[in-house]
Amino acid sequence: MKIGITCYPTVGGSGIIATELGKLLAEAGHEIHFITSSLPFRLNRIYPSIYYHEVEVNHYPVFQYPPYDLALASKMAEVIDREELDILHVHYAIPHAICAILAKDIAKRDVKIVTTLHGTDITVLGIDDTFKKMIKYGIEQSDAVSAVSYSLVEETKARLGVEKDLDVIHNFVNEQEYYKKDLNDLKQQYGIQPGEKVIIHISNFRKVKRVDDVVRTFYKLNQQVDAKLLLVGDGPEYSNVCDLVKELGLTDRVLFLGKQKNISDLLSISDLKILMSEKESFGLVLLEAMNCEVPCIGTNVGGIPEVIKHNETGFIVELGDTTSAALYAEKLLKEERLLERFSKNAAAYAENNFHSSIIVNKYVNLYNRIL
Ligand code: GMT
Repeated sequence: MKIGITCYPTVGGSGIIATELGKLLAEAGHEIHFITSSLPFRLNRIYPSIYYHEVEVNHYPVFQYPPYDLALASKMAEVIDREELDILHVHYAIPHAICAILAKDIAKRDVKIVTTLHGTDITVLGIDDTFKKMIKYGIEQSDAVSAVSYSLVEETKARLGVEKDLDVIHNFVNEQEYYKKDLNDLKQQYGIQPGEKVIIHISNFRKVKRVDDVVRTFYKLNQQVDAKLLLVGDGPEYSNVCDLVKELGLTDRVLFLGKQKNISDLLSISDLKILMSEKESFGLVLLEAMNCEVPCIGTNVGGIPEVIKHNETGFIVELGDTTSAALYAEKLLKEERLLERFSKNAAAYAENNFHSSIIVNKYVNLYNRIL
């Protein structure tokens, strides 16, 4: 098949999924055309059957705002016809599905549009009346729509009154990159003492990630277990989190690592991952952790309970319940055999339910169904 892919190419779970999917589809013999505003950051080497078409937005003085959406639609239409695309797979309804529908109208070729919902357009924009109708239109006019969790399907239907069948296709990771490595040296370089446990949190530090709850959980845990907390990522809440760490007297226990590329190395030196989000349609970072044999504690929110199997691969707590999170963490980190069992369970659960071969196959089946 000839497949066009549009996503936000910069850092973020949806961009990662779109790019890794493109890479695996290319390996399976399909021809892939990325139509994006910059080179997707995970496209880090040459792939002979992957092409990149840059969306250029010209800054004409007559326009008060540069028309990115129109430039994207026009580039999509050009690529659909010239490259004879069979499928145009867009990630996010706003604006990408809308641009794809416009492009299909402009193009001569009857391309099929697949839209994947990742959450933010539904959980944030879906409550804004200005966008609601447009998101619904984007979903209804797509030939097929997938969402990254059952929870997101329910939320989409409830918020927008969508009646169309939506496929659930969970996220996956690149197993070549996410596996447990033996990196004791790295632990030493970070000053982590033998016997000290390592807790990790990775996010873009948006308010919805509730990083302060992660710090409060760690504060309670730290009174019972000798541990360090690695905070990976950057974003709007970063300085508030720094202040909280100081206020709680945790400065020598918490390592702020900022944005990092080799996440699987950091996961490989971690014993437990904590995600206390108030909105999370899937939580790709959890799956990355599980592939590196790291059990997770997460909130009973969105798609998180579809990823963490409570009491087997980790624990689920109610939103804001830092006391239960700390108690579960203590139980896991104090019992070596339990920790070992949960670590193995996490990796096995990821492999059996979210392996890239299973997930990519689901996308291929969906493409075949509409063609
Ligand atoms: O979580 C974010 O802030 C980034 C956002 C994105 O666009 O990448 O993540 C969303 O898509 C990911 C990939 O499907 C999911 O794993 C995340 O759970 C989802 N984020 C939210 O729902 C808040």
